[in-house]
Amino acid sequence: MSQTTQFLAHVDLEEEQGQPAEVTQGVRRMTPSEAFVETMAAYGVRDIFGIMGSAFMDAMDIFAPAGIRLVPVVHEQGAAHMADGYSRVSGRHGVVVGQNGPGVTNCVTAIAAAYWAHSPVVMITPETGTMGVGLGGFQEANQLPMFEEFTKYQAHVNNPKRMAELTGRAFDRALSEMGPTQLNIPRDYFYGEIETEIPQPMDLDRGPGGSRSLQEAADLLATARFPVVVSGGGVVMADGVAECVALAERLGAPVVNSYLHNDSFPASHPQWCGPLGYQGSKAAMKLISQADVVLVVGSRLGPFGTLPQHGLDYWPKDAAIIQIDADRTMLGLVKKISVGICGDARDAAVALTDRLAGRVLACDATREERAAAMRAEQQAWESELDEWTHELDDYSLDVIAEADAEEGSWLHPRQVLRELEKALPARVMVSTDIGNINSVANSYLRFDEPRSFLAPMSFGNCGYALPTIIGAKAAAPERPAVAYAGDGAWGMSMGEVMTAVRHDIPVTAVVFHNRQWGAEKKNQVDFYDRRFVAEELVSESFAGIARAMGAEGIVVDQLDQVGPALQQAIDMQMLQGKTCVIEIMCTRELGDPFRKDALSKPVRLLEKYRDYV
Ligand SMILES: Cc1ncc(C[n+]2csc(CCOP(=O)(O)OP(=O)(O)O)c2C)c(N)n1
Ligand SMILES: [Mg+2]
Repeated sequence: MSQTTQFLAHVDLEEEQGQPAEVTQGVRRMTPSEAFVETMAAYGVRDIFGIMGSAFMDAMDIFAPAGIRLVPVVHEQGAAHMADGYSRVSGRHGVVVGQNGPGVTNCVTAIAAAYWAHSPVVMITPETGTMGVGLGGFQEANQLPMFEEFTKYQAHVNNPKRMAELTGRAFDRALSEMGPTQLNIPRDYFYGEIETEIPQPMDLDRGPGGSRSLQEAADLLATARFPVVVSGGGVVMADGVAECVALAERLGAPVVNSYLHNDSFPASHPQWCGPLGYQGSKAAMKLISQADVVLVVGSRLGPFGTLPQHGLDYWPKDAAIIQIDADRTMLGLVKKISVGICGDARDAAVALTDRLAGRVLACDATREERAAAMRAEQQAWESELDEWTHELDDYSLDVIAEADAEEGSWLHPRQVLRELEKALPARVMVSTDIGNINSVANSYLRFDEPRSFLAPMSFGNCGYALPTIIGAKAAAPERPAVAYAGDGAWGMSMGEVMTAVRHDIPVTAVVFHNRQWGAEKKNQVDFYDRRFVAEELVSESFAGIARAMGAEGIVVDQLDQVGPALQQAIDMQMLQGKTCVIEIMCTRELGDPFRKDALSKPVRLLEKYRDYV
């Protein structure tokens, strides 16, 4: 079978599979391996990411007859990112497994990222056998403490008879708590014979929140003169975009996305004003700064996501804040609020819309004026982006001049990002990495569909984008999948190109080749008098490396080739099932830094370091 037919065959299979396979009913005699695998089948698991290992081989042996495929990866960090991407796009569990000890420790970073993305990832961690614990045997590690901080629930199978029960609970809790859970299984507990019943998935009905808080919120909204809606990740997770749109339309209010949740409101909607936070939309920031009431739908208002940007300290400190979050511990945690609603974002939006129906709102009188103000800010920001072809700070101007004098052709990142934005296809899923150009991309990523934008969120780890988009593509093969990464972050993760190629999960990756660890270098520019340490990145051609891994590779060093290259790569992905890496040669210019808030000018007290200020 050619690569293309294999890929298409896989897609057909996915469509045909539809419902999960029939699962064993009632109390039955079975092995713990069977109980584990049957429970996963009952919970609809069809894909697991990981690397095989003796620790769980007895269970792995029967994955296929249970309708489960194990996607083998290059590195288990990639597997856990794939499970994250898979769950964020599908709304179902993402599952990851690794060999006890090193296969498990390799996952820690990615599970931390999934935790801050609220992804229902189940991390299966086979452990040293119970008779060896504490003896310092092979691949022994105490596997619960290392995930404690990054999981919502940790199940330890303390008796093989509890395998089905605890497997089911790990899956239930991942969805009900909205975050990763761990299922820790001593490797000898896969063996033996038990009497057990396979549990059924719990179906949690969260509801809209308490009627008192909903009424208070409705009353407050009715008095608002300039309400602004913040649409957050909770709207995406609750599949509540349409309901959030209806509520925003009733208010005629500007809608801004919470940081890195650009897919939480349709960008084509006239009330969409773009994302808050690092490298976000000035229109969003200027409009929210005028709000007297802010309605936050499904967001914890993470502190990094509302820091001043573009020189604008935009958070409206005197506004009344209504916050809706499914997690009660997030209400009022970071920002002072007037009303907290503990509920599902979609159900709460519906309940508020119902409570406003038939009421006259104070803001109704100024609907037209507010719409005009909103349009003016949106247009001003779009024009600014059109004209903002490159960075204008001294350092960037210096490196642009250097690039002009160098051999080769180097493109301005902002222009590249604008061209990519125009060329992104309908229904695209985009993952971004951590880096300077990837962060600047925030202003140029717009979506009409939820479950489309995947970023490393608050954990902020480099090496995120490629494996995550591979997981997303495995969940939604019919959608185009694009990863953005800087050359540094790409180096951490590019081995997973081999996973995409080997297992026919075609994706498109855009690598911004600016020959530096730019985001951190920006701090050396701003705070360390351009004393550069460890910032250089001299690399071979990433397109060439991609080709050596069996993918396609395109080098782009002309602006008018950016869009056509993306189009060509998407065609390869969607029509031929091919993975392609587009390497874009960029200047070394750098946008605003991540952590202006957290650095200060160096102070040196010892004589030998006197000049390092
Ligand atoms: C795993 C990890 N290591 C280190 C960092 C610190 N860090 C943040 S951005 C960055 C530089 C990224 O460079 P690159 O991917 O080339 O993107 P650029 O900034 O050049 O656009 C580094 C090292 C991090 N966030 N994550
Ligand atoms: Mg770089």
